[in-house]
Amino acid sequence: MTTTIKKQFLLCVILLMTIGCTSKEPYQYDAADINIIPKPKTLLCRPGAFEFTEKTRFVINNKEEAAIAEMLIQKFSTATGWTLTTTETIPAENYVAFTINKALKKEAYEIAVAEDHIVLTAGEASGFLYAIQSLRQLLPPEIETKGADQKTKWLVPAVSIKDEPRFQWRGLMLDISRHFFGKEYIKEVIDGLAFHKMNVLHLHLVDDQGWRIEIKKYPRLTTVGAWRVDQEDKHWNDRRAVSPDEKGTYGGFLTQEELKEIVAYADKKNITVIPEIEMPAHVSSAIAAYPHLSCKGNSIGVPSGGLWPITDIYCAGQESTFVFLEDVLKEVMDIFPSQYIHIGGDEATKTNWEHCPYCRQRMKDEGLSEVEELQSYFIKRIEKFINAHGKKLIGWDEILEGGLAPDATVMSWRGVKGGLEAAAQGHDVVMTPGTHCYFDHYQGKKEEEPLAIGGFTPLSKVYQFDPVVPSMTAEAAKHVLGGQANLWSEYITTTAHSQYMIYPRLAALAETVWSPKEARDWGDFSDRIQTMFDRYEYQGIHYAKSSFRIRPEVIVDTSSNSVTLQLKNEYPNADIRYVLGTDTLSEKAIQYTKPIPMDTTITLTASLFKNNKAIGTVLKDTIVFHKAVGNQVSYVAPYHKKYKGTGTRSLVNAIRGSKNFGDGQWQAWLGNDMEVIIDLGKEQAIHKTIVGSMQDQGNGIYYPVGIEVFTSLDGTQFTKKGQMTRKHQLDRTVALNEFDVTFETHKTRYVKVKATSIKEVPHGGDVWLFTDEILIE
Ligand code: TNX
Repeated sequence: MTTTIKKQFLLCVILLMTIGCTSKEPYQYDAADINIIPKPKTLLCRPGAFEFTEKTRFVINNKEEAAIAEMLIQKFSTATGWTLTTTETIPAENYVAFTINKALKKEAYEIAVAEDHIVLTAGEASGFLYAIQSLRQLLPPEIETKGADQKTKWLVPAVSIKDEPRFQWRGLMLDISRHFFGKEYIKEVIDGLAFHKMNVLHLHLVDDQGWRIEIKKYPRLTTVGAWRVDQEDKHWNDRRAVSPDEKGTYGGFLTQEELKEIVAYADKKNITVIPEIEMPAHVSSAIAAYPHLSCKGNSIGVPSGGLWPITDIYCAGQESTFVFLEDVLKEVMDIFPSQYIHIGGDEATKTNWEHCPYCRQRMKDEGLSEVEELQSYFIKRIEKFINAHGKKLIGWDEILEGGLAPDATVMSWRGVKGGLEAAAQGHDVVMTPGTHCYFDHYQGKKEEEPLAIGGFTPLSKVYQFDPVVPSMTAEAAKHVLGGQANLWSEYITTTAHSQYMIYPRLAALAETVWSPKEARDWGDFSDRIQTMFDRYEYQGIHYAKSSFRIRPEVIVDTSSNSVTLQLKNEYPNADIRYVLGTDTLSEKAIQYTKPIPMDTTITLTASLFKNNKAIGTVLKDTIVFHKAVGNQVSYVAPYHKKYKGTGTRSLVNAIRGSKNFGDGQWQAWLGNDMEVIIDLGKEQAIHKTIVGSMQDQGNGIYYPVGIEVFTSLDGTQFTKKGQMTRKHQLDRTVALNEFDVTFETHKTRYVKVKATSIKEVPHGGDVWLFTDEILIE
């Protein structure tokens, strides 16, 4: 066909379609158009689509299903103004039918979309709930709008989905102690969890800085323990100690009625709320209310901020502690129908126990030689009580120390080690390793992010999480109930910030605990998450855009000895555009398709683009080229395995570290000097070395106290060329600095740089030396 005939033919087809006997358009979707997160187990696309109209009816069998249908009806009501209805008889067309199939497992569901109807199949309510969540994500993102939308066609691609979760425990922990978050926000989080098919909300209700649950028998827990002296204007770790007679004005708590309301609200969305009542440590708030609970019995105030080590803990010797805890737990178990009660168990410094006559007596009576065993006694005793009430105990991995209680489930947070150990002993575990599951960690460069506790857990890292560790036996793996993210709130004071830390990382986590392992595909997730961002946008969720940020990376090709600059963000198919020098960035900027050759210092402006518009934060950076870039580095003193930077050429990769010591650019030495030899590849004239370093004394990171530079033509005979020394200063500010050594210009091939660590500091603790780059000019 010639082009003109082709055009005429196409026109005919379009005309026929618009005036022809069928009103349906030939919709054709494929798997790439379906953006459901977490990814369903199986998904098939057929041609065609179902269109929701004002007349679409939900065909339901019972009240429970009606309540679930109502969730989508509500969405349509806000988005379109329609009032869709339910019925118990199947209409001729244009309906969504709930069909029960008892053969399907709990939480499993199926969706079959045809042009004139949709069938949702499940064994019970939780399956239908998830079918509705998937249907929500099959609809255009506009379904989440809060204002009436007249334009959108409410199409659902003709798909067949069969889906079920990989793990039974898919959780998020909210710390409402360090900063208090009330009922309304907790309900919003529950909505977000259900949307991502998560099913556990773990509420951290007790910690040093605030007791957040009303206990009727012990009113002082909330009249005193829920309030602290307001020092919110200061950094968490810079807040002064308070005296017990100072009145606390900052805080809050949830009443039992409110908690019951939260539990019921969550239950409708297949979410179990698990209460955490910390013991024996992280309980200063309780001791402030009832001093007799501690070994010393002295009055303390509720701390306003950071507290370390935690020595004011419950006395394990006096019976009154157990009377108190049993009373508290009784009330807790009346509020929370969950099978599990979390008893904390973490980070107890047990020095008071060592000196307390009651604790010593207890150890004697029970034949215990170590205080760790006393903690084990404590937890085992509480477990008996919890079990006697038909419940199960779960605690942080410290409950392994001194011997695990017989039926306890372990929440592994200090990496996966605790989980491995407990599972090997035949105990159930929930994996929440800090490396992948701590949502209080940074998700981008420290300088560009709101204040966080530390760490570096970007979206792509969360996506790499797997609750089953490769070294686990098949038997042990059966004990892995699932995984959970933890949002500690020392640095989180507002709901907007809390959302920022949760989303989109929750989406990545959801996929790791719901979808089959084989379905894990970062590239594919990167595409789907873009639609999720639109859905968040419409829902008014303040999600983090940190994953949009562009990261420059210098690549050294050792075979051709060439250095190039790569621009990437967390997504493999990103549309990145850039300009060099002082040019201004617009949609006409250079589209990044391949690494940029680099043989001189580069100043660039770059951004991620979507629909020809720059989105996220624009990157402006100068990557300083110097004589050592890309060269070989050998280590006289090896770097610590925790801080490897980007590997053996990290110190000469031209990319600088940020103030976040965990950002992956830093190499570090613990209690030791740095000493490296750089091979310049050929003889070159040099006159200066610069060592990039950081200090973060709060985290044990100190600048070097001296630098020495030696050069050599043969790599064995070195001559000292220069040095610098500086005095150690106590300084809590986190800072970056460069230490130069200049010398006479001379030709050399090998440069040895030694940075001397202070090694020990008067106030004790680890001493780290951190370096990100050695520049040679
Ligand atoms: C450790 S994880 C804690 C919490 C802190 C958190 C900060 C755990 C069981 N204990 O008390 O808030 O680190 O990341």
